[in-house]
Amino acid sequence: MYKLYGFPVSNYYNMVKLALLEKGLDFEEVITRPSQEESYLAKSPMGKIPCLEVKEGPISETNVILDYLEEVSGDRPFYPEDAFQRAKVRELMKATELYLELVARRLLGGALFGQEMSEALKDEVRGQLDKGCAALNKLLRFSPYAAGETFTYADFMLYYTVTLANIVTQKALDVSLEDKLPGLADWLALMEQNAHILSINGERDAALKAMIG
Ligand SMILES: N[C@@H](CCC(=O)N[C@@H](CS)C(=O)NCC(=O)O)C(=O)O
Repeated sequence: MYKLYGFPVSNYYNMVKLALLEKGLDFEEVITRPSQEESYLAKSPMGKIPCLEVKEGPISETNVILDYLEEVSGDRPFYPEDAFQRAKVRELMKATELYLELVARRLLGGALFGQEMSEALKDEVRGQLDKGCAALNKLLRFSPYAAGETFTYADFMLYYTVTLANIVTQKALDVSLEDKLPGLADWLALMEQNAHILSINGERDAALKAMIG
């Protein structure tokens, strides 16, 4: 049985949790906050969550964990078989992380936890967000899934990125991602028909409420 270390508020954690649930793999959740304790750094060298412990040892970094799960459990695949299409899914995942997740994350502390946000930082993030969304619009298909006709890991990553980033951009910048990414609203509604996504969201919302009220 796999052990998934992390916390249900984490968008990255939920991407991996969705993969485990969708692939029907047995796992146990070990509720863990990011930590610089030596015992956790031995599992996740930056102290970040998630981390997946498999029988041979721990694996950190979400995209690496997702790839591992695909390799050991390909009977419910989340990458296309064709090498070019697979690369396009990975390209979309990488763009989602670099140009949306990591950009919005710069305002996470301010939007959710009352940290100071300077106008200069907000302006910088606003500019990066415009550029990132323009790039994503060149890659997104929404036909009906993020990368095309099939449900792929690009949907996993986009869903848990957008749902958090949208809260952050709305609160900090008064910017709604539905306005920046045409097709997003219908795709979000499609994703929210997935029973695993709904159950993960329920656990996320309960944990978030306990954390920030
Ligand atoms: N590159 C990591 C990022 C994971 C990440 O940033 N996790 C957050 C929680 S959502 C975390 O652990 N933050 C604590 C930190 O940055 O030290 C991955 O792909 O798994």
